Amino acid sequence: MLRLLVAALSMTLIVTLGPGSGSTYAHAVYVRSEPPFNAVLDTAPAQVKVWLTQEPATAGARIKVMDQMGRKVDKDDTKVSFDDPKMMSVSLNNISEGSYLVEWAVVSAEDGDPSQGSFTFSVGSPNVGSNAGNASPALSIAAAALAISILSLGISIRGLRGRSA
Ligand SMILES: [Cu+2]
Repeated sequence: MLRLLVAALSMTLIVTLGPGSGSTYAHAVYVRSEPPFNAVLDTAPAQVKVWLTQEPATAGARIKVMDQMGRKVDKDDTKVSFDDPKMMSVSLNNISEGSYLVEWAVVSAEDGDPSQGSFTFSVGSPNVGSNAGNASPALSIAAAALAISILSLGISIRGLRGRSA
């Protein structure tokens, strides 16, 4: 079931990224991140970095990282890199094993268009302590990410319609 949700999420993200990757609709969309999308890490990262196709404006650039219980684990210090202006980062608290949801939102410094997205990563085995009790938070985090992706897709489609009108 989780695998199915993750597959659905991945597909949704690909669809979401689709319009942004076309040359006609140049929005600030996800290129890559550290940790990467769906990564499983041995050690906890100290930061989350997101690279976009356009430079985000400093005002409005936001990366939010939450644990499986929805608790914020970032230090609320999102900044756009001075040396690498299409990259933004946020610092993390000391996080333990588990799955984390990253949500980002920006306003493009290049054309003023807002965009947003989300992805998950895990520290340790994603199946650590896997039982009925622990499976559901992982499921709900995948479901939340999926819902956010669908929301982003809706926004992208509205954006496209706005553009072509
Ligand atoms: Cu744009």
